[in-house]
Amino acid sequence: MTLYPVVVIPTYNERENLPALIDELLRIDGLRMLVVDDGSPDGTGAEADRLRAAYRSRVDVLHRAGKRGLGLSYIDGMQTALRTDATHVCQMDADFSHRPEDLRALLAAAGDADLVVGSRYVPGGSVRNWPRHRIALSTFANWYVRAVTRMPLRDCTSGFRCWRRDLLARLPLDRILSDGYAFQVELAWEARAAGARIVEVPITFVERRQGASKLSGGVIAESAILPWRLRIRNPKPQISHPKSQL
Ligand SMILES: Nc1nc2c(ncn2[C@@H]2O[C@H](COP(=O)(O)OP(=O)(O)OP(=O)(O)O)[C@@H](O)[C@H]2O)c(=O)[nH]1
Ligand SMILES: [Mg+2]
Repeated sequence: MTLYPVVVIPTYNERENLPALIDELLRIDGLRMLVVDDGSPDGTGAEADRLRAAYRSRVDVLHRAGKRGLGLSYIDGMQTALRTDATHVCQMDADFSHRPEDLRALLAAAGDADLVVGSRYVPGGSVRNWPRHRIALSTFANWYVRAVTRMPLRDCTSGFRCWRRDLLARLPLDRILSDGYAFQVELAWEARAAGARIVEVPITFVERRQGASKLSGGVIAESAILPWRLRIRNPKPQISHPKSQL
């Protein structure tokens, strides 16, 4: 099966990371990139424009006015990607926490799945350079989401994913409420409710090389509330596709 993947990369102050990331991603045959920049004060948007000019057919840029959040950036980027002939739409951070070599593994698994999730918490997956409190928070968050929603995903908050276009096009992207990590949980929930075949592949998540983290108290509070909202929205999630590996 021939894949025509587009990787949506949201950026906020990633000028130091973006050129090297795109350089590495360009080595993957046929891969195209869509950078979604929220008017980064550090000039990431201008850097992205320069890269678009250099790699015209493979790099595109969506400029949004001001910092309006990761979730909305992804929705904008996904809807833009769905207007192209892409067969797959991937999500990836710009800060090298998601390794380009792991994207190859996601793409390799994409032929047999509607959604491939890059997972830190399946055998072979790992987290590198995270302080103990970040590992504890992430482990707890995943346990909590699974306990409340009963979603059988080991890494519900992972933002490293590859979607089959048809599945993504069927999801109610306009109805998604949440932002940070909760955005990832909400979209996974919708995928499952749509009966998607979801596969997790192991990744090594590496703490960012450059720039500052945007994790905040608000992001954590949102993640605490969302699983309950999902449970109320759809108390009886549909049985997932019989071929699901979950
Ligand atoms: N367009 C856009 N991108 C964002 C926004 N917030 C974060 N990002 C990008 O989303 C990706 C993930 O954000 P990070 O700051 O790494 O957040 P994180 O991974 O939760 O936190 P760390 O683990 O500390 O890196 C990065 O590529 C960011 O540049 C935003 O409001 N708008
Ligand atoms: Mg990060």
